[in-house]
Amino acid sequence: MFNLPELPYDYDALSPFISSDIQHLHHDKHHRAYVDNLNKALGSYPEWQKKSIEEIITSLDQVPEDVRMIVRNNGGGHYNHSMFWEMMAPKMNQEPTGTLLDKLQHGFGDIKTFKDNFGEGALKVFGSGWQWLVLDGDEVKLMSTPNQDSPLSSGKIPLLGLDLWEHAYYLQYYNKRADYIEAWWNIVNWDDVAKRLDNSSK
Ligand code: MN3
Repeated sequence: MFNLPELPYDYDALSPFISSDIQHLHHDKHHRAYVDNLNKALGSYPEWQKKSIEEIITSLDQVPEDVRMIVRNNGGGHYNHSMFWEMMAPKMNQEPTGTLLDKLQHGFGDIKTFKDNFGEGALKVFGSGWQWLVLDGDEVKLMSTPNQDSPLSSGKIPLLGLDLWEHAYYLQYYNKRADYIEAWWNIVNWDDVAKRLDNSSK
């Protein structure tokens, strides 16, 4: 059984950048639905219920075929959103430091170029999907995924991800995805990104 994690902060904690209405809808309805659908899909496969979500996401080709697509979409949704909440924090206004800063500078030149490239990638995601900063071997790279697919399924480690489904921003930003992307930088939890990099580099 998978459970819906609580938000690590209040529903209104990310406002004005992400409204409390979006957080309620996004967490209580969308994320809950991914968890419920995942549990339902694995209902007749107890051996899969015991695995961690990471194990499932990295071995989708072994998931029983009759539920594979449901597990890919809803397991991915559960995994991505559980990370997404932690990748944000109230009014952080931080910038990357230390090893993370070194990696970003090595990969992109400077932080502004990294953010510009990440934002351009995010604008280009067509339909529903995610924009990611990932660790690929020893290097940080950008990638996007459609639907709820995770970089983990192609052997890359997600360090930072931006949800580009309309449910993530439409209530507040309507069709102005660029405004959502720009506002979102204010609440990126760089401590969390640095921690993911640390844990993945060992
Ligand atoms: Mn979402």
